[in-house]
Amino acid sequence: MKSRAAVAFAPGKPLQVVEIDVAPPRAGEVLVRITHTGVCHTDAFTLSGDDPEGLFPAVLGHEGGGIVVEVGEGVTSVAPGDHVIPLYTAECRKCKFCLSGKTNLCQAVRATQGKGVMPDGTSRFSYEGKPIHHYMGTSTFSEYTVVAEVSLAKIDPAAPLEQVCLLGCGVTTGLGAVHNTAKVQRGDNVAVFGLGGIGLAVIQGARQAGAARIIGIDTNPSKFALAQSMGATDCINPKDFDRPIQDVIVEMTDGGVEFSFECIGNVDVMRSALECCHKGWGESIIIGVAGAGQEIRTRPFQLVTGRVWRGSAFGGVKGRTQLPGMVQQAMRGEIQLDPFITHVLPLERINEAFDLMHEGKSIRTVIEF
Ligand code: NAD
Ligand code: DAO
Ligand code: ZN
Repeated sequence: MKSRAAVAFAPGKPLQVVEIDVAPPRAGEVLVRITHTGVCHTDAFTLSGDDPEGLFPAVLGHEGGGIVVEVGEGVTSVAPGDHVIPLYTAECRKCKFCLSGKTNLCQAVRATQGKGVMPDGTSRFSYEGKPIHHYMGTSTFSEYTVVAEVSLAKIDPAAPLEQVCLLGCGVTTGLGAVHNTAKVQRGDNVAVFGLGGIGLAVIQGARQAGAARIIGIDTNPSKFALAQSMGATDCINPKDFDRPIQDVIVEMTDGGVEFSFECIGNVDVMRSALECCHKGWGESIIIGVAGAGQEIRTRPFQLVTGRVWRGSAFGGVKGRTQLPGMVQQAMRGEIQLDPFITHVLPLERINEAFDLMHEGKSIRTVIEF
């Protein structure tokens, strides 16, 4: 079938909206009509060419929502008409990782997903007869996409897809990092580095958890008002200080925060985030994705004296099991999605969403098909 799609033909070049061919779903696969997709910093990272796993040409996009159109042989957990959120972190419930009870990093489709193909090693997308890569197992920048059954969370059809698509990445990542990875408790002090979509979701999670001080840090002060409206008690700009920002935070919090979150992907900021943690027990969660080949540094004594470095992918959330409940929470108003949506654009204007992000003017642009 034909599908309108925004294709990344080459790194560093704008996406091109063209009509691609989408082949029917094979065994264990599902054809989904994407109605809405967010645009995340990670899409921009891959498009820039800095992503070591980035492949071209590709249909990017990983923060979408849509409706099942057709299922391949053997698919039992979804049917045509079901509303779904594609998952870049699958959940097969059978692999060693899924069965461990210790991680959400299902490996069922990991190898082929990283190669930009479906689990059988081939692509369902083509343009002018040449194959186009899939991306993160989701490729939500196409009106029709093919996704593995294990990479789909079935959700309440009453949920507004134009909002809950954000649970496909950014909001879930931030909330999950707070509740699943860090396990923030009432009264804890928290520092959040980077006040984009991920950082704001961390702030929302920290407020849900009853954190005491929630300190937002960003070099763009235009991000502060929204961060404060979502629960930040203090917002600071590292450029306003002539000493390391970690020293400022340690002083503000009588020795450091219980938890810090790096939501940028900057290895120097990752160091500050670790070193603003309280001696003896403070934990820093790395969420941001750094450029290829970059490394983190600190004095080992920082760890010897009780600070902990952790990472979090998709907020530690098992998508098929937990996302339906998070959608219900959003429908009850317990998770707020509306404040994240600063812009809504048609697919034809998707490159403006990247411009707005690079200019620091948007949190999330939702693309309507
Ligand atoms: P974003 O670009 O919207 O937000 C980043 C924010 O950081 C911006 O407000 C920017 O002004 C601020 N910033 C930049 N440099 C800074 C510095 N030196 N000091 C302080 N603030 C600075 O990005 P986003 O969509 O919120 O994503 C954030 C990061 O999270 C990206 O690296 C993305 O790839 C990553 N991510 C990780 C996961 C995961 O599962 N681990 C999921 C989604 C996104
Ligand atoms: O190696 O098993 C694995 C999973 C790798 C994917 C982790 C995804 C988190 C970082 C990318 C940000 C996605 C928007
Ligand atoms: Zn698995």
